[in-house]
Amino acid sequence: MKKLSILLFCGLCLSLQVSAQQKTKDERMQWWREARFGMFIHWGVYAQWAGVYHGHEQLKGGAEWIMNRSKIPVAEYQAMAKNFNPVKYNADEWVRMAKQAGMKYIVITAKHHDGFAMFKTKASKWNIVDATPYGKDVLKPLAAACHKYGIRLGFYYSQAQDWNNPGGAVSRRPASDGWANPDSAAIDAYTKAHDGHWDPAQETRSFADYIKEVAVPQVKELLTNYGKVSVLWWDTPTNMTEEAALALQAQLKYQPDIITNDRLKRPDFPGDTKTPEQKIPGLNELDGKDWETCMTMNGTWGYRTSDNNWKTPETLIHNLCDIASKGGNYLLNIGPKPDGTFPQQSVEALSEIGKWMKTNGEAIYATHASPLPPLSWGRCTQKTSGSGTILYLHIFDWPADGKLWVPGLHHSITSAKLLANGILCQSKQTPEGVQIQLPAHAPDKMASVIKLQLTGNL
Ligand code: FHN
Repeated sequence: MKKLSILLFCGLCLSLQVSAQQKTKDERMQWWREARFGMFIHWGVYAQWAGVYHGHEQLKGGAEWIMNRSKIPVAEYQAMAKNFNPVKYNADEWVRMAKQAGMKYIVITAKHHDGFAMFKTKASKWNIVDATPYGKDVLKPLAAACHKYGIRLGFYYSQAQDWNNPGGAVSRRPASDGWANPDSAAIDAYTKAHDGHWDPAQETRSFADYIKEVAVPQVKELLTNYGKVSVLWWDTPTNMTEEAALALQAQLKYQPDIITNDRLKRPDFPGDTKTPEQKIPGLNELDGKDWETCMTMNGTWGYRTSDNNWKTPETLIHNLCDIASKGGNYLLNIGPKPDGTFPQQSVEALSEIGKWMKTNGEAIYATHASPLPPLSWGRCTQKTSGSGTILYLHIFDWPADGKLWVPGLHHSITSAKLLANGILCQSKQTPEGVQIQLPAHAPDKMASVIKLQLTGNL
């Protein structure tokens, strides 16, 4: 009897110890909810094609889809990797630019749908070390730079689609989507009969064996070879099975605090975060959920030479304010060039955003969704501070008469200060809300922030 009670006591201690180690979801999510702003990086051998195949501009989808959209044969696509040599890659510079832009985490494509691993992997020779003249793992220096600059590291992993490692799934697209391919009809007929595959080399293994022999080992490598990993970003659960999802999810044990998204397998593997793509949810659409809008700076995730449809820094800053005012995160994408540098337009946008964040970052970081009704002139974010509330009013449209009308605000204001220059503004309470008297000119033409200190909680 004594031995049994000792065993029971040890079991209890162990379970308490384990539970003490495992954080609650709120504890795991805290840094992410406070971060509000991260960098997405879509980089791979597709950058070498830059959206053009045999002289044809790939007409639809991101440039990272060129192999599927243009139905490039496996041998031809892999031959191109022999030209991939990003000698200008400088992880320290990339992470410094992200940090200076005010970004708190980076999510990089460790392996996109073309199956090309940007890291040394034992699971496949189709990787940057074994298949390119560059011959080096690019995730190692990135992990080191993230650690050096205090930026959280995340990996994007295409867990089902893989157009080069046999057995990988294919989300089928019409052959004519890539370019006016003369063989479109024949190719489409083949892909329809072969679950989206266009090359027999893609079919020499089952999907189940691909998951077991490539995806699961690679996710384990990503979660055990690069130190602390804070985010795993699954993408396109094409043909995903319960068995495959469970096997992949089991690898998360190597990073107990890791945050994952809702794209491993829908709907029964919700992960921690929802992932609206290229759009900002409507007011209250995702209330109470952790969500992150991922968005390109131009029209493509992967690098495309011809895509000059760049969003202005003002648009990007307004997006950030809008997203934060609804309680979400902004994962803003960079598509690096094949030489390892960021497109100049991206560098300039990051610099402009960084200047704004240097002055106004407190109005974004660790804030919560606005408690106010929609504002015609801008957005609002809030923080609770001790016994009071702080409201940050992000003013996009500066009132010509200097009178800023804040509807639905009935709390007494102890101070109203412009973040850009510390100027205090007078305010007047009315039954409908508050009126704030502003200086004649906005300190920041893109967005100027007023910090309102209120008594009590809204
Ligand atoms: O097919 C991918 C696409 O290439 C890109 O990676 C985006 C980023 O969220 N995810 C998929 C499309 O939803």
